[in-house]
Amino acid sequence: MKLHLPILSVCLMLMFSSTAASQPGRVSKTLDDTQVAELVKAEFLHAWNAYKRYAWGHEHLKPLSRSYDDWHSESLMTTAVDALDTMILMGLREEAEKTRDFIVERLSFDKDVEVKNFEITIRLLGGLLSACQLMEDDRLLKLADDLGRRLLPVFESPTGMPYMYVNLRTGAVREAVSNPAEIGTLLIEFGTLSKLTGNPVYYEKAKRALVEVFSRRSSIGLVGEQIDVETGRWVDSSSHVGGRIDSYYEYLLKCWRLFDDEDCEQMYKESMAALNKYVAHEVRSGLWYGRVHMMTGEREKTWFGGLDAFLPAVLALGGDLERAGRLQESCYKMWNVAGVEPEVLDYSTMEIVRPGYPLRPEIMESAYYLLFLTGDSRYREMGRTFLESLLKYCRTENGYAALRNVETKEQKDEMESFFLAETLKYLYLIFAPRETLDLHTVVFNTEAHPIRRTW
Ligand code: DMJ
Repeated sequence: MKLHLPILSVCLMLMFSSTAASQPGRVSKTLDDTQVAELVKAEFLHAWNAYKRYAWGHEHLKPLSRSYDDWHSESLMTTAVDALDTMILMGLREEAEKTRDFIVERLSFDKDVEVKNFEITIRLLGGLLSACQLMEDDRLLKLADDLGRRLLPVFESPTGMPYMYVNLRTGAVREAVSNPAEIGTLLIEFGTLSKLTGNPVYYEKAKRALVEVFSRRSSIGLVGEQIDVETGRWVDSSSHVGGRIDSYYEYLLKCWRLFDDEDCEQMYKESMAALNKYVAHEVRSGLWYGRVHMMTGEREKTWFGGLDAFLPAVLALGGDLERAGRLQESCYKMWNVAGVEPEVLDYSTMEIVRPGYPLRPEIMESAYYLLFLTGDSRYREMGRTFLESLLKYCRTENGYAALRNVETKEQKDEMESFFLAETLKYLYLIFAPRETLDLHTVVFNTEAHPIRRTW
């Protein structure tokens, strides 16, 4: 993965960034693609430096109060690990090396803390594995292996589907009611760990969990929103592509591609056929994917949101460029209802159901995949709109803030690590030269950590 961007001076980047912040709307007219990529890089540094100033070593920056937020009584340095490979992709090698050294010296998983298996897997395990590949540093693999071993007790349920929480020191597990996304979004990370360490146990456990969800699909091929990992019974039968289900579909496709896993191929194809038959919804405003009952396919809600916007990327990568393009146009309409996408929109009325915007990346991710796979500059135009909105509404003196309400644009004192791991990475890739990363040879985990098949 080589970077071919000319390195502009820091001064120039800062000039762009302050111009952009004070004159929102001007960016798209005055900068060419290379300059926009440099601007995104400068904005990454703006957010990263704020994290370093006020939250260094902690989980997340609180940009408005200039403080930090930790998930647990002891920090696992989530933002630092999550952001590391973005620095590498952006060519910020020195910063990446300093961050890597800090992580290697200071990060230990031998902590008496109860963590959420899914979040720790996609952000920390995924981040360590991709950085270990990109920097060719086995110390990061050692950390990943230690973390993987501490997470393994989650799979000790009667069904093999993981419990939600585990204590990293004691291995105690908790919370049997989980969902397809948290159960089925582990195989890229655990599978890669197996391939890189030679220990097959990780692949086996995560693969079984994915298969156990699929095997409980309804007779029409859909999964529900919540399932009990001890009894194997569905607790919530709403079926859709949003939060709690989303990345389950993503991993079926990507694990087929990354590991040549034919079971995943078959599960993906069958699942997409069911989604396109029952969940896809053509209305006047375009193609959407709504909410239906998993057993009957009966439509329950015409809701779609920021999380659902990952689907055009998956459709495109799976070869369905036609649906992918149309759905991305719908996502773009959703973004433009208020100038930033809401968490949930009712697409039958175009009214906002949940008004928050936690700096999510999915819509940029889909624009990037479509751009890479079609070469259509329409997706760069979309990228400019997304960037301008972020600069206009979310940029603060110290990093970026989520929005409590996309209509009032009231900010929230929160900058999740995925803003640096995903949102700015995908935005950067939209404007950087195509050769920056080859989507045909790299698979992104759901937190945008690129994994290469080196085995
Ligand atoms: C990220 O942690 C991941 O992309 C996950 O799959 C969904 N939620 C956030 C971003 O919105």
